[in-house]
Amino acid sequence: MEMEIALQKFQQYVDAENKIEAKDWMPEGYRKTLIRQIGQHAHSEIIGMLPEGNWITRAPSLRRKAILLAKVQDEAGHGLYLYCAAETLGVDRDTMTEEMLSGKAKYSSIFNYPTISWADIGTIGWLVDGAAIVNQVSLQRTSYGPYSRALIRICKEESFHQRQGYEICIALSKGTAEQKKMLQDAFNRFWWPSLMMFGPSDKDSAHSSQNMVWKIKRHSNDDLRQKFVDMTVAQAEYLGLTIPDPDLKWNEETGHYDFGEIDWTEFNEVVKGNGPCNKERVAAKQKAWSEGEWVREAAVAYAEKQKEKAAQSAA
Ligand code: FAQ
Repeated sequence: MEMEIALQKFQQYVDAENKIEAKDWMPEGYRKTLIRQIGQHAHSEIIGMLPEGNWITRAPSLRRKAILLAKVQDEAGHGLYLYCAAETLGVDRDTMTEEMLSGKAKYSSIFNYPTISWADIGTIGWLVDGAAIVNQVSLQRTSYGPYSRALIRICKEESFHQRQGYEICIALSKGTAEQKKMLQDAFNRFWWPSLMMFGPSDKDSAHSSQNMVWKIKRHSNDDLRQKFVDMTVAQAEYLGLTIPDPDLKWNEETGHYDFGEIDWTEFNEVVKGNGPCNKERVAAKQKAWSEGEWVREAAVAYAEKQKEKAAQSAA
């Protein structure tokens, strides 16, 4: 009975658009699903540094290199804000990292695709950051305060990321026939995986209905995917690109674009760990984690020494 009243009060509080803060009472399921989602989001930012990091040394000019370096650094920062937001729910960062390294915790499917040309970097900024923004602008209104505040900050940086990617695409679209071909090829490879970033269709989404009630999620996977398609088609047309979907067409009645069926088998395989780069990505993070062990140990030893010194001078 007491639990029922607590749940009712919690729901009323959320329904009135209040933010839940770290020390507030919350249902265990709310805490758990947030740790899962924020953890997955943080891991995505960290693993997401790898495909673009692959091009830092090969960026075509100093200007492009400096911009890409700054973008990849921003992603590390986003990962850190998000790990901190998850820690407010009572999980520690090492546990989250170990779960990602063991394959228990997921990260976004999109980062399991290779970056094989410079046009991929433009396309990732344009499409991947573009899709991330559509999802995260919606999540800025999530009911959990620390996550919402982290997202407000992240979105400001993501819009710079999206623009830098689109600007690379514009340059390529005005370039030689070879550059135009390279851009179309990158677009062909990233279009469908970008649509998959929004998750399974609503009817197959395990967490959506409860998380919409708790206002963790504010829009459904399919609604956000549709929004992304609607805003991206004109951008692709401006670049002179052909969208790799014969079923894509404007629907006068709905006021939206209709588009073809996503290859859900491919999506499920990538999420299960069988995408083109899953093993490579996790292996890179495992290597970094084990090579960084001495840094973590040294930081703890230094913090202990400082604590001892402070205790001695206080005595
Ligand atoms: N990949 O029931 P739902 C970025 C999993 S950040 C892998 O619909 P939910 C920035 C899902 O976890 C990109 N797994 O789940 C950047 C669940 O698994 P579980 C990341 C996926 O949570 C740009 C199961 O499928 N953004 O790109 C995917 O209600 C450039 C059932 O799905 C976020 O994480 C997927 N695509 O909705 C960085 C945003 N989709 O745990 C570097 C926050 C679903 O039951 C470079 N997250 N799954 O085993 C969210 O908004 C939600 O978690 C969704 C999924 C919408 C991703």
